Amino acid sequence: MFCNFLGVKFIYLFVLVCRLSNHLGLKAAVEAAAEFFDKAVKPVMVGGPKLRVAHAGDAFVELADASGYALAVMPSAKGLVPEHHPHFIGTYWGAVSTAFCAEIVESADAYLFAGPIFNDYSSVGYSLLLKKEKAIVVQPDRVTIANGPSFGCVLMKDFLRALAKRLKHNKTAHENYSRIFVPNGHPLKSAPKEPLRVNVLFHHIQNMLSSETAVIAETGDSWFNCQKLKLPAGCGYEFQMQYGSIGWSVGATLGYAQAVTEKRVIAFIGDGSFQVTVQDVSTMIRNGQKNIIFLINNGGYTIEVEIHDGPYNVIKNWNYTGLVDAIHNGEGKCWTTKVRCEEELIEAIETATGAKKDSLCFIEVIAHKDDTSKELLEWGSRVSAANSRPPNPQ
Ligand SMILES: Cc1ncc(C[n+]2csc(CCOP(=O)(O)OP(=O)(O)O)c2C)c(N)n1
Ligand SMILES: *[C@@H]1O[C@H](CO)[C@@H](O)[C@H](O)[C@H]1NC(C)=O
Ligand SMILES: *[C@@H]1O[C@H](CO)[C@@H](O)[C@H](O)[C@H]1NC(C)=O
Ligand SMILES: *[C@@H]1O[C@H](CO)[C@@H](O)[C@H](O)[C@H]1NC(C)=O
Ligand SMILES: [Mg+2]
Repeated sequence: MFCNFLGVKFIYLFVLVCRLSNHLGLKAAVEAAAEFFDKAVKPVMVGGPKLRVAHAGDAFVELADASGYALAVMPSAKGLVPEHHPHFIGTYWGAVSTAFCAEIVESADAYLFAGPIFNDYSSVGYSLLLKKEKAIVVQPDRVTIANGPSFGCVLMKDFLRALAKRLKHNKTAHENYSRIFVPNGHPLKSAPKEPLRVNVLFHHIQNMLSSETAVIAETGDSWFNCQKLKLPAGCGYEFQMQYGSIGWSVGATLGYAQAVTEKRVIAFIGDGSFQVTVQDVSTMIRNGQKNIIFLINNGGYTIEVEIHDGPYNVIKNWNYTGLVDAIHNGEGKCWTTKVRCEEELIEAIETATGAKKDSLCFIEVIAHKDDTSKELLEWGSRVSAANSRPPNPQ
């Protein structure tokens, strides 16, 4: 008890100490960073997931505005960086980045990472072509310049704001990007009643997004498909890349909709993930939530197939609409449907956003088990190679 008490007190003091930036440290960090960047020819900045805990999203944008630098977002920070910003160049995710983003980031001669977490997933199996010598890494209370020096007790938002006032403007990286950028292609047109392809599905989803929606992306191929959505100003976005714990999104959908009542939550959940936490749908209906759930039924653990295949990746098929109808049980507002082709999808989206806009809408999308994003194929090969490397010598 006593020890715990002391422990708590100790942590509390530590937090208090770093609630404010050390003035001299901040000044030195800003000077060192400005010197580093003012020498660079085509600097860029990349937002990471710790922008959120550091409350530094606005300061990050201030720095982008003031510096003219191109800005990108790490996959795990999607939703924390405005994608409608005039210097925005997309998601930086190594080999599975959005079009032309990795090329610009990795060829830059200096980059600032604000609040990154580099793990096996965000680093695509440790295959990012980044160099420490070119990086300034800003964590919530520390700034590290290249291989050193490192300045502790410097708060991210103070640092970004002070640096914004100090840097020379340099738009080169964004100008280069604009010059060479070619957007991703459109999916091929479906033949009448052709089995629905996932890229056709997400083509229609893009048009559903606005400042009045929020996207929740479950672990699985939905990670990659949702990552490619272009978020309009104010559109929420949540996914969970640190643990990638499947089933997370059903509870996250419930919680988000309960907390942020002004947005309609649109969730993308694989069949394997949904089987873990389906019962949360009951609470959604009970609380009158109007979420739209796209249940992507591809018959198994498609993401796992691309990392390590085996018969265990095929799962028992359920009647997902039948299950949700049973949970609904005539109490509350809930509408379900199954879609197998583009025509049925268009009709389902019309109903969910029209006649059933006040109901929980559950749309089971039947997809082929091998219908994956190209990003999952690439990412899976690289993560698999990293996972199966021999252990480090002890
Ligand atoms: C709690 C937990 N168990 C197991 C895993 C391993 N795992 C990661 S993705 C996945 C399958 C996801 O399947 P599904 O939701 O159907 O998505 P799909 O890849 O088919 O789109 C599994 C089993 C995990 N990440 N978390
Ligand atoms: C960016 O910085 C480099 C190096 O100082 C310089 O050559 C280039 O002209 C700058 N570009 C702009 C647009 O300021
Ligand atoms: C971008 O601009 C810089 C400076 O003008 C130049 O060195 C570089 O080669 C250009 N192109 C690319 C693709 O980076
Ligand atoms: C699945 O559930 C739906 C909706 O409740 C129902 O109409 C359908 O008959 C069920 N399918 C099977 C094969 O039982
Ligand atoms: Mg699946």
